[in-house]
Amino acid sequence: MSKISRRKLITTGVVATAGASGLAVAASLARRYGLIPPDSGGLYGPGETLTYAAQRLLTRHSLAREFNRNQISKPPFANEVAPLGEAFKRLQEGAFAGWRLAVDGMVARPASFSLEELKGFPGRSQITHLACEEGWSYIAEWMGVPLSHILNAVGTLPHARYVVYRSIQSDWWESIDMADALHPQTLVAHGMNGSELPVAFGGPLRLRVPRQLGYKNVKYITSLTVTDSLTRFGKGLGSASPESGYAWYAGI
Ligand SMILES: Nc1nc2c(c(=O)[nH]1)N[C@H]1C(S)=C(S)[C@@H](COP(=O)(O)O)O[C@H]1N2
Ligand SMILES: [Mo]
Repeated sequence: MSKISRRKLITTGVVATAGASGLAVAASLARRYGLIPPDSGGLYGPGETLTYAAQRLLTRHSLAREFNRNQISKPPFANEVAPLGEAFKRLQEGAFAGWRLAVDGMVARPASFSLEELKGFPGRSQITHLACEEGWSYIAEWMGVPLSHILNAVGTLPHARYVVYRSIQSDWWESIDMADALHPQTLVAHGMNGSELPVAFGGPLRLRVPRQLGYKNVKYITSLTVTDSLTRFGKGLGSASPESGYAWYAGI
């Protein structure tokens, strides 16, 4: 069977069986094709599986909307963050010259990049929307290195399925699957609206994943781990968000 028709068949199967009685069928199809999100075991499990599986089959390659320069929000509004600790302040005093992004896990060449090194990689800029699950949002221009470029530089192994990313704020960590990690709009962002990324918006380094809600866009990132399983991270639900009741997959 051709790739397209097989894909169509799976999509039809997963979506068409979405009725209450079909959830189990959808879940077993999703399992067969590796479309189960890591937080599928909870109260909303079948719903999470259905959302994720359907999104993955239908929109794997689609782009988040990009806007024109005249649509950039003025002034943008930053969500408040908890006080940044001593380690952050020391790095900030040194103009973030000591900031590192470590990359490890299922990669051929684990590495640790400075901000300067990251800024030297081929960059991309895009004007996209950032939406918080609480309802507010803004449009900004983001500059950064496509995460795919970093993953290619370290040599992601073929069995990799997820990228875990962590903040200097240790309770903020998330993960995305390889479809989002390799997506051209997923950036390790270091700039915003033509300047350095302000601290309020996650500077010096933030994961920008415009196809998912605000909380997946972790500020102050310090490390990435490539993995084929999320069971050994935190409570094994994929990221910090499902541990406090939010969906691991927050596609928009
Ligand atoms: N490290 C860290 N990352 C974070 C947060 C945070 O408090 N700390 N808040 C998240 C939430 S809930 C949202 S909606 C967005 C807010 O991004 P903004 O301040 O650019 O609007 O950042 C996300 N990333
Ligand atoms: Mo949020």
